[in-house]
Amino acid sequence: MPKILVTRRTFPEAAEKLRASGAEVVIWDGADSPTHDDLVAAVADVDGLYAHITNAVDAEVMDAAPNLKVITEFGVGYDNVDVAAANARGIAVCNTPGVLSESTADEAFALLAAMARRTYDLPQIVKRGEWGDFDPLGYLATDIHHKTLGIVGMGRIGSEVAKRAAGFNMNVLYFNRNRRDEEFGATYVDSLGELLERSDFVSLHNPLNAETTGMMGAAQFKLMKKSAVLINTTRGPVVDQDALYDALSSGEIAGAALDVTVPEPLPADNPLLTLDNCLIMPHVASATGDTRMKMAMMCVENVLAGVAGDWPPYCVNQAEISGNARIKAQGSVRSQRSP
Ligand code: 8YV
Repeated sequence: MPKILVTRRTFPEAAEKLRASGAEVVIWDGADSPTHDDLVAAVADVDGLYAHITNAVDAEVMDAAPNLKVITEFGVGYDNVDVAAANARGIAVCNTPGVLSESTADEAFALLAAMARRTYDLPQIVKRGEWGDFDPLGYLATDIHHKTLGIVGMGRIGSEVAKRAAGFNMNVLYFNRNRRDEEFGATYVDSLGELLERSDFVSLHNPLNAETTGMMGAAQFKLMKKSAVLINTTRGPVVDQDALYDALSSGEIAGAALDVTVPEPLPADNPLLTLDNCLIMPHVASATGDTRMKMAMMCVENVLAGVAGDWPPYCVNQAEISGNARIKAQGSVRSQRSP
């Protein structure tokens, strides 16, 4: 009987489906995520690991789990999993692409709108009883329509942001490793610098990797307009937070809205939280009931396929491990679904 470890609580439907497979299912029931040591100890006899962003699934974890065949990440980003280490051990790594693109784009757009139309700060004035007499020059905001949005990373989520921006009559630029065939009304620019110089809003949708770590630093903030706003719903380390603090407090840029930070959770005494032009959300872009349920069910599909020795439907390293697989791909290999 295969054993599956789920490192955080999940939806009852997902737990039921895991248990109905006949696998032994252990759902971590700590109030907090397992520490790294907890995880290393908990995976000893595990065949399938259903992991979350708070777990660093590294070589040490994999070596502590000699039976491990599959790791499924609850999310599209899997930068917390050492994929090279998994490749070397023939372990399938999976994620949940597609289902969260629109929810994430919705949130990115909500952040953009909140910064532009000040729905994040003006309600506080009303609550404090400080809503003063009508003033034609008071409480001025920024238009969204006819402003320029620069999208960095035109993948599934970036494309959804572009579609939303089109509905708001924005001009949309994008910078991506490759020019896209389908551009969703956006205009390709071939350098990040040009995008930063021309945009009123910059929204980050590139994955976190060695190349994108610290991608937005002091030099990049200098290129941005003083009136520009940065939106980050991808991963905290893409932005150099010290440089962001300097740029926001010196007026180098007008504002920032972050769904992701370093660290997470962000301690209440972080200097960014002292700034009036910085809105911070607790990493919730995919956090709607419907989307999180779909993500959980995709993780269930991934992990059940993997422990059964079949290719998981949302495997990110199938090509890399197919010659060296703990997964034997019994029967017909499932086709990769396009996300
Ligand atoms: C997840 C995310 O909810 O998919 C991602 O990459 O950032 C979110 O959708 C988050 O990773 C928590 O697991």
